[in-house]
Amino acid sequence: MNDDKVHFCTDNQRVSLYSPGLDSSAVAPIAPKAPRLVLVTLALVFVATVTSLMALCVVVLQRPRPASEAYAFSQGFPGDNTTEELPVEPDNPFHSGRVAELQEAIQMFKDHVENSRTWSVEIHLLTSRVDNVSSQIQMLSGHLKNTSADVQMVLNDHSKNVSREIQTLKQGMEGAAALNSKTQTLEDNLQKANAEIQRLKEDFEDTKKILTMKIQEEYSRLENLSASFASQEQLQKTKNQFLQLALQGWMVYRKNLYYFSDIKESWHMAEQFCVSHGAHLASVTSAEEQAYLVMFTSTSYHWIGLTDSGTEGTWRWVDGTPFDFAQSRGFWNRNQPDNWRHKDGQSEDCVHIQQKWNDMNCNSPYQWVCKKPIS
Ligand SMILES: [Ca+2]
Ligand SMILES: [Ca+2]
Repeated sequence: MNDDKVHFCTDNQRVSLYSPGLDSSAVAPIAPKAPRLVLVTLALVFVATVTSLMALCVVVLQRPRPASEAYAFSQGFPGDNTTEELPVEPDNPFHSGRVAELQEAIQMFKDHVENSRTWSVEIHLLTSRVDNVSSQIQMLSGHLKNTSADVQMVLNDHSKNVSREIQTLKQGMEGAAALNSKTQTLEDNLQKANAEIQRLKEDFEDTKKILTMKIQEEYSRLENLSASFASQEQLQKTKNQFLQLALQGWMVYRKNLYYFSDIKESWHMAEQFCVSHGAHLASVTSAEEQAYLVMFTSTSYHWIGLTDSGTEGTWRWVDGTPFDFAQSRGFWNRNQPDNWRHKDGQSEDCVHIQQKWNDMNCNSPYQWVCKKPIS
């Protein structure tokens, strides 16, 4: 508290209160008990001084004195304005000394009386000041009560606010503690989940390696099965083809299929028939094959795939087999090939077989022999 303002501190702030309408210059320094103490002290000193003077007068008046002195005393103490000389006996030294002593006492008494008057004025002034100070103290007390009430009200409000804030903080701390606990639990679960994920990754890698190996093995096995299946399928296809060709009259000899027609066509038409069945007119490359064909052509002419059309005398197999004239020399009839020129002007550029070979006009209608390798 300082003059007309009051300072107090709460937990976290400093509050200052000012007394309304209070002039600090009009307020004396606050010492409510000091003036009363001084006044009492001065009163005691005054009473002690008066008592001492009265005792001194009593002592002086009770001392035995000569009659002349008593007379002089009774004549020379008319009042407080007596300064005139008392009547003395010139020849009595004792009487003169007592008179001087009495005058001195009277003078002291006068001084005390003067001082007492001065003290009375001072006491009156002091009393007025004390009253003034008392009224100021009373006013200050009122301000202090008002200020105390305001401070108390502010403190109460602030205390309520602080209590609410503390309650809120407690609730917040409790929530934070619960949240921290949940966070810790989540972190623990996360660590466990990470460990589980790591373990699952390792298991996945191991399983992936095993599965990859198995897949590769199964893939190889599937390839083998596929190849086997394709081979079987091809084999089955070949069998079906064989069966179909067999039903159509094709026959197997060594690594080739042969077809001996029942009808007759020109050499070129016969070749077209063979090509339409994936074959050509037959080539003959060995005596065994020649003997095989003879078994089915001994009673009628059959076209084979040998021709010199294009360049007379240059023979070629129509299926692309190289022609070996020396090897096939014994397969020809005697004096053949002769490229006989017929009456219609046509010559002989195609070969047929009946026991032996003979070159003939290609347009002549004969049966034929187709040949194709077994693939
Ligand atoms: Ca010819
Ligand atoms: Ca001929």
